[in-house]
Amino acid sequence: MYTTELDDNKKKPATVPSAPEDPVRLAAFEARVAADDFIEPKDWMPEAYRKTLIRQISQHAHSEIVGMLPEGNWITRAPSLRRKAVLLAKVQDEGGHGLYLYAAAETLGTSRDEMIEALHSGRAKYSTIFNYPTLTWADIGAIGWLVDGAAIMNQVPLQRTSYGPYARAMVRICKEESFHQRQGYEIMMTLAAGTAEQKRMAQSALDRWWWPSLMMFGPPDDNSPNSAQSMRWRIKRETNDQIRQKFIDVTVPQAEAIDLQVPDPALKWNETRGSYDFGEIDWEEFYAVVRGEGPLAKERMNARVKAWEEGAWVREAAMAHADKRRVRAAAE
Ligand code: BYC
Repeated sequence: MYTTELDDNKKKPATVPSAPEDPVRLAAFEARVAADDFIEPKDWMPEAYRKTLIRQISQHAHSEIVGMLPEGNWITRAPSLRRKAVLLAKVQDEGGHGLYLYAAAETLGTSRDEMIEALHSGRAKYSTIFNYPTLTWADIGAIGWLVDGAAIMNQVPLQRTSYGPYARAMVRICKEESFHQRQGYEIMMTLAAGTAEQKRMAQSALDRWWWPSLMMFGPPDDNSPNSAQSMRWRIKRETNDQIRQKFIDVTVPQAEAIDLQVPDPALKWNETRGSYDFGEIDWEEFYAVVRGEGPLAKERMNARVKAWEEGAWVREAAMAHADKRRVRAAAE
């Protein structure tokens, strides 16, 4: 994460409209959202709603694209042909998710070039999780199980987000994430039931990915400047803490089922709440990674910029081809 604007101690308003909105249109918009209607690209919407969506959807798209890097790193080293084919398919899916999401954001009046420029210049964020290294093959299992598992928890409620194109993109993305989560868990299951060394690899991957995965859900609700408005506009359907808790409750029994230890001594089932109590998340680490100080922040951005520059000829060729077809079609 390259931006440095996040201040963990200060609540800032998410997006402030430049001019007051027409109160009659605003009331009609809010009534539609309250009635669970989808808002579509040509509908009137408050400027702050549009900006919040562009921010969230484009950051989500960037996360998918940057998220291809830690796993892409293992395609040539997958331990079997089957594992390689599955991982290739998964990484391609992430590229597809990025493309649907960029397309959804474009319906709000921004362009692909503007979004990419914001990512490369550090003005736009991407998920903190992708700034951590993938040290062993077990990390590929942990990413599928935990990172895609966390993504599903976050994205299932987004299938009912109030903006139609985002909600529809989420439906397809969630189906694919579900396959990703299972492929990751299956790798972990295999390693955990393997040799002592394989089991150690699986445990070490869980130790390193557990806490960063919990950070994916964002800051705690009482320090989440965008949540209140996004919940009111039904962009977000559940809060950061609610989704984090759901993820923990579902994932801890999965770790137990394959005899791995979640690295949290404070983890304890709370009968009254019907949920797990868990230890303190290191928010200092989270905010440092958000500020661009994550272990691999520079490498990730360099890799993205290099890929963009080296792909310039492909974009030019595609545009030239489209122009030729347009001219040919006009002449027919
Ligand atoms: N990392 O007010 P808050 C995937 C920022 S990809 C970085 O709670 P909001 C996958 C936040 O942006 C999964 N930044 O914000 C891909 C905000 O800063 P700005 C990606 C974070 O938006 C490949 C500030 O902190 N999923 O699954 O209401 C392989 C304050 O936060 C993070 C999505 O993007 C973070 N973890 O809630 C495998 C889901 N957390 O923008 C898997 C869609 C917070 O005001 N996004 N920040 O400068 C969301 O649901 C919401 O945007 C969030 C944050 C829950 C993430």
